[in-house]
Amino acid sequence: LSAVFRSGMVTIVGRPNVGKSTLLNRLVGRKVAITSDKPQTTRNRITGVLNRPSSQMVFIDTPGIHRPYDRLGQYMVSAALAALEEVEAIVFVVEAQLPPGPGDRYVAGRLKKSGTRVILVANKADLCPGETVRANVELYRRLGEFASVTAVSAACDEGFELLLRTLESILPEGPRYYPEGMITDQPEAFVIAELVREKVLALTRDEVPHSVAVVVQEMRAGGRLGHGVEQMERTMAEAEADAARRLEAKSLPDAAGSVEARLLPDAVRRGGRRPPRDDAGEEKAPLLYVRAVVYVERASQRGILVGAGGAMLRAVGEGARREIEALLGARVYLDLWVKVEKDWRDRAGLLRALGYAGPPTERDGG
Ligand SMILES: Nc1nc2c(ncn2[C@@H]2O[C@H](COP(=O)(O)OP(=O)(O)OP(=O)(O)O)[C@@H](O)[C@H]2O)c(=O)[nH]1
Ligand SMILES: [Mg+2]
Repeated sequence: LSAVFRSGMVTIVGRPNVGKSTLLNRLVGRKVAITSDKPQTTRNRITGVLNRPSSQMVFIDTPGIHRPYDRLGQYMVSAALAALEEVEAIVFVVEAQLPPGPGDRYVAGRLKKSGTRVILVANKADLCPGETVRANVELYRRLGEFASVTAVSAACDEGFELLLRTLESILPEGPRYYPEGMITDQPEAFVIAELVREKVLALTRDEVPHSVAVVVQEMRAGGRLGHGVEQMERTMAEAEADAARRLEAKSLPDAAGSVEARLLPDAVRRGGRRPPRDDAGEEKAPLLYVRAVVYVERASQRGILVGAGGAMLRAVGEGARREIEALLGARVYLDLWVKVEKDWRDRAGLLRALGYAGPPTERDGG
């Protein structure tokens, strides 16, 4: 028998917080999507590619399907539903420790309409005894016709080889759509913004996580492209002095109402990782200057996000910087700013600017 190479797209759907993104990261074997214990963490479609000797699976993680209460929610749900079209298979994720709820039934109904093969994955099986898992899985089974049904725990590393083999067997014969080294098609700036947002999600609660959007406005290389590291560090010293001046002038009303607060970055001073040495034993790791803006919806949220003496923003920045440095293999100077954009979640122009845009006439057809 000659080996057949299989490939195709597999969409991961479900209601919010069931563990879709955790599952994506587990299936791909790398952190491609951010995760959190807050519902509605994922806001865009996130692609993650898994290359195996006999297949390439292109997973599409989606925002949790929910009843939207603002334009951002509408965008998220329509992005998720659109990802059900023209894919080879769908992974329907539910929570094994709970019986089906209205949200699961709604998603199951949409899946029936899609006409695509669906694999039911009951996640978080670690949270309850096996008999509870089995009883709940029986209830989920009745929600539709499933090509296969599996209980897993995305938080642990179990049961995935079987799931991958099942998926592989469903995919048609086909080419590699993505080059082998590529695990996601998200631009670097998007990944960085998401890592910042993940730290905000982890450290804040109530309405703050939902009111936050992050945009990377500038990425400038030092050392490698154009600027020497020394020049870069000088530029940063100037930026810091500038920031200090702004903070001093903070009591003055900001006429533009835009730049509200800023973290005094310490990335360079403290250094993320020790710079590796090259053959000459001289060269430092490349240095990257990243300016990101954290948008919130009201001044009170800005206060929470900056925190006493800037402590919250510093914690967000340090957590994000560490991951960004590991991801890029560079020293990173993360310059975080916080801006208030009142009710941005319901303002079409701002949604577009923040990367949450779809066709303006798009409606949930349900
Ligand atoms: N105990 C346990 N927790 C899990 C498991 N999988 C995910 N979680 C947790 O569940 C929470 C939600 O995980 P996410 O992967 O962000 O969920 P999601 O479905 O992508 O959520 P949205 O993007 O908001 O739709 C996080 O706190 C995860 O750590 C699991 O197998 N077991
Ligand atoms: Mg998610």
